[in-house]
Amino acid sequence: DPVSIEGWSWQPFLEDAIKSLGGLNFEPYPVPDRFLQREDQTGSKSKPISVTTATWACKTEKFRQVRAACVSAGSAASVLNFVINPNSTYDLPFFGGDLVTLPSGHLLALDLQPAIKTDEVHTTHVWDQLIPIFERWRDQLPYGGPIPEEAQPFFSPGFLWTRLPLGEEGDDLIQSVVRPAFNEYLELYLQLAASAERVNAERSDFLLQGQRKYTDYRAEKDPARGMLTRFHGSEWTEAYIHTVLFDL
Ligand code: DBV
Repeated sequence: DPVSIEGWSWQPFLEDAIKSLGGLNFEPYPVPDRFLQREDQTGSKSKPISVTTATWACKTEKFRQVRAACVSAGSAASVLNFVINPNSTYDLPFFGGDLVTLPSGHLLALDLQPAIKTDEVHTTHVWDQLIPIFERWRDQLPYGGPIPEEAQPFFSPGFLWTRLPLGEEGDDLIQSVVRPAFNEYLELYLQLAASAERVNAERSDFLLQGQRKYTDYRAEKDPARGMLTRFHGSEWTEAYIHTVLFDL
């Protein structure tokens, strides 16, 4: 029998993340009302499925925007997309997590993504610490398959990427591997942030240019566009992608 994803939730991952961020001085990151929580129906007239897309966001001294997009669509989808966008006055990568459950299975992506992949000052110390963590978890997960060549500049060599089946086998790996991996990636990210010092204006401008390329790419190629458009319509979805999810 096919396994239903009804009731599947990535909320525990978001709760872990918020706990880990707990030591920092949060400030609100304003999100317009119409994007905070959007509810619609999908599915057929005879079997409607209610869909909620909710946004959680904050900022700190070193993080321009920390945001989570949570899609709950009953038997149709469950998603947590979590991104930390650093201030360009600090030499930091992005934290990116994409935890996606569809009726066809789980699709999981985790990375500390570079703003400028070719800049060794920006990458080397991150990758030296990330790669051992990556290798340990990667060995316990199936490979998610090739990603587009054009996406390569935006991923680190520590990109953890897997597809898992629904049901017990996938659930076990999510508890024993994906959840601790998510938390270790985030712990490393927060350590890097804690020790990051302000950079000068010239360096900050350089980092900002790289951040813009990354954000533009993510907005343009957002793999959720199709799903969000089906659920909430294209006007709302385009505004959400450009003014909330990838708003730099
Ligand atoms: N992805 C987002 C946002 C989402 C979201 C904001 C609000 O960037 C969800 C939701 N990702 C989402 C969905 C799918 C994917 C797929 C719904 C499935 C699309 C589908 O099958 O219809 C990682 N996410 C993917 C894919 C990759 C990533 C490589 C597969 C794309 C494909 O097969 O075409 N997203 C990508 C990535 C990060 C990320 C590397 C950061 C770590 O967030």
